[in-house]
Amino acid sequence: MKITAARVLVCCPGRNFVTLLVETDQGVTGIGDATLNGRELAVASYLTDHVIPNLIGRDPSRIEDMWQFLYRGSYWRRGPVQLSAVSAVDTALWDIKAKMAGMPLYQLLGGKSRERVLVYGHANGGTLEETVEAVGRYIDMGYKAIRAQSGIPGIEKAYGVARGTLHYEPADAALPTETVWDTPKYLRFAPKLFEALRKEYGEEPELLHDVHHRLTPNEAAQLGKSLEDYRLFWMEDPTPAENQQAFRLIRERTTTPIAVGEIFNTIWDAKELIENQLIDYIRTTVLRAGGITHLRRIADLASLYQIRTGSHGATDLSPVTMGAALHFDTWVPNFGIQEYMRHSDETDAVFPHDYHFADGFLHCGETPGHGVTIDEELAAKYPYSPAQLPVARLEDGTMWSW
Ligand code: GCO
Ligand code: MG
Repeated sequence: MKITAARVLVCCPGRNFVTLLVETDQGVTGIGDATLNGRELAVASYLTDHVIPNLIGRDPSRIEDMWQFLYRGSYWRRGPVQLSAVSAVDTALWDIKAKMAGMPLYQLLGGKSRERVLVYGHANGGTLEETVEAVGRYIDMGYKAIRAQSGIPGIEKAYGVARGTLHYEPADAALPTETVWDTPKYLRFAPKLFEALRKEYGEEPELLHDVHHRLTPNEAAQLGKSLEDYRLFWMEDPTPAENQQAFRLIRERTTTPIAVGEIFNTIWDAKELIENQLIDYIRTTVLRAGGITHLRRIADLASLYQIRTGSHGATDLSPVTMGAALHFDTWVPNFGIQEYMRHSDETDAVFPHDYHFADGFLHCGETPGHGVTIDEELAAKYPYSPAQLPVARLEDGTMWSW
């Protein structure tokens, strides 16, 4: 079996997506997602100019060897651009293998470990009251787990808050929107939000919260402690993880569970966090961390330390990633939860898929492969539109982590 052609499609059905199609001499095509929010064309070029010429004529069934060739075989390795490209190839090759086998992808991984995949949705509001209401709407839709983000008094354009009634889409302008961050205001406000949520909805709904790398380790420990009474499912990205040891300071001082890893690209980014049991959930994804092939390694390492998966699933990961992730989630023994930010109707129409939501869970389909395709004709109607993620500064102008 040989790869005969590969193509990159960039489209913007409501937001930008980069999709890789790998064609074979058996007439079977595999599809992978290569979207890197705000840096889409860098990955498209990495694929088109540097990866695709290497794919032609190779055997697509040699998935592991291809991974090693593209990662180890590349002298300049690691980072989100390379690993998003490698992930797209890997996802496309698993799609081809499963289609050739006539099986849904989870079967090739070892079969089902569960019947359905617990997901969390995104509730947000401009004020505490609006956020409480938004969480209620998610409960009404059947969600068992809900992430709550809120506008913060005195902070303009807080992280995670949608403008209008739309889903939250942070990449909102061709050049980054400037936002302002104030840690003391946030630390005073966050416990009030979760106190109000528990008061309104009781003990049962799982509540999650994303700190989005904004705090120092000590501040993160303060936040974690102040939220302990409200029993969060997790506190996400409490501090940047470049220095993995920083999490020791948080870990030693609070029992609030910690989730990290949506921006990680390899097992090396998470190694110390996992081996020292500094986190509870690892958020690496099929798309950002080397496809199914590498994510499986990360999940296996995590399983040794009773750390569970909680894959990133924001809307900037296309339905192709969601489809592949759901097969992974259906198989992976140490599954925790899957993020599920709903895509827009335009996005869903461009990427027909066989997964579905019911009663707070996503169910992957039984179509051979990962179950997601692309309608190329429709995609062509939505050309690429430049959009970058915002940046954050402190009130005095100092650049901060967004
Ligand atoms: C999340 C994330 C996203 C990111 C986005 C950046 O937990 O869902 O933090 O909302 O901000 O993926 O492109
Ligand atoms: Mg996040």
